[in-house]
Amino acid sequence: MASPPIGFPRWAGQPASGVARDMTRPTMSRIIPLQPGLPALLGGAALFAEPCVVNRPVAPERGAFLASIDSILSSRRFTNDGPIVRRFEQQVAERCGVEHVVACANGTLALELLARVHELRGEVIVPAFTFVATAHAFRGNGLTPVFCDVELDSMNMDPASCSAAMSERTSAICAVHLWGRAAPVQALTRIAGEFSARLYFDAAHAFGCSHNGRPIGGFGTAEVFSFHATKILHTMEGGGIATNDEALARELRLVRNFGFSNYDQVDRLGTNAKMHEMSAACGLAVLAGLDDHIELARQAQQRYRDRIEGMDGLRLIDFDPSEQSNFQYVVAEVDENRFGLGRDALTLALRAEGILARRYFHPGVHRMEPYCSESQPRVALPNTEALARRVLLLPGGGAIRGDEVELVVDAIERIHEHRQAVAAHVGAG
Ligand code: T4K
Repeated sequence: MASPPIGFPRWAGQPASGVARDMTRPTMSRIIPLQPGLPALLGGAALFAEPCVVNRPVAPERGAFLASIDSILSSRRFTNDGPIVRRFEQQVAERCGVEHVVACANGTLALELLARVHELRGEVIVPAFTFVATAHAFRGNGLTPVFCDVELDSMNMDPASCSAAMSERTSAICAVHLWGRAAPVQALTRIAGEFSARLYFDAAHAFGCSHNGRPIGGFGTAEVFSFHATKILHTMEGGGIATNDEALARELRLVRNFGFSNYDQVDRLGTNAKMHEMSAACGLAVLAGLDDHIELARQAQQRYRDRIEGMDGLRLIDFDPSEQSNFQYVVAEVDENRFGLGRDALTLALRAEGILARRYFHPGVHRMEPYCSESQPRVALPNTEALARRVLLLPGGGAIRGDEVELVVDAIERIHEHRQAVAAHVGAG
């Protein structure tokens, strides 16, 4: 069956009429008490009056952030490698145990800087099951992303598929630590070595996570973080490159700033990928509370797990208890046959309840433009195809309250209870 369109409008919930909103709650979602009855998709009252989203940003510690804004306004030093950006870079580097962090305007530009500095040509191997930016960053710099498959369990790049996708034109591999779980670092290091290719890690999801007890940030030639608002550590918009290679860090700083090495002196082709002081101030104020946010995200994850565990056909991905995780992403897999309802129908039914669960990363980057029009994937992508059909992100992270998690699971249970009618409704629509 073709997938129903599940995109914009982003908020399709129908607030229940006649129910007073609790305006005293500090967050976006105001909860309406659960009423027995039908799922909202079938005419019942929606459980959330305002959208309950997948990654509501954590708020920077207000006092520290406002004080920084004040000092920025007084100093009038707003951007161009300012002191707050430098402090942010230093603290991030310490937390990751790396020597250099180069802060950027966003994670996509951070990936692009690597392609520019290394003057990559030809092809780069990327997983098909990722956010589109992993491929766009390279494609936008004249490279051809070649998609490889992921493993079903880890959802991370499959080394065998990566090997099969490599060619004499491959200049780099960019693996993703999807959902904060480390990619197969050792196997990919071997493959990159065999082909003399660069190895980067897109660590957009993985700040605060570890691999073999070492913080993510120090693997490969370089690792790239996103500090977008939806990340556990954020600067509202932002990104950063972590590396132990001093010469690389120096070049990245040049290219981030138009190639300037001094007033009037441009040493190479550059761009503008600078982070500004307000962003860095936000980052520092979020970083100060990072451990608390991770703990809240862990508790939310556990609360989901406790209630979803016994539910046939719905499972959450695991995080290795021997590693550090940031627990930012609550990733569910829907088995249509056992759950009695497909992932897409569940998504629509949740949306009607005011729950903006997301089908990350449907339909797979190889099925998006410009890639799908340009060429056929070089290697088969059966696991990407399967995961793109069944993965669903539930609201989680460091800013969701426990009672909201309970209500999301109430909604799932209510939808499941009425699964036949929901399936019929979606099928008829
Ligand atoms: N590599 C990977 C593997 C990535 O996942 C990403 C980004 C990148 C690279 C690129 O990094 P950046 O260049 O973005 O730094 C969102 C984020 O915009 C994107 O950063 C993130 N990955 C991706 C997984 O998710 P969308 O298009 O889904 O965003 P949007 O606006 O729908 O927001 C998601 C949810 O968050 C919404 O339901 C509402 C909520 N939200 C969002 C924002 C921005 C808020 O509550 N407040 C907010 O301010 O991409």
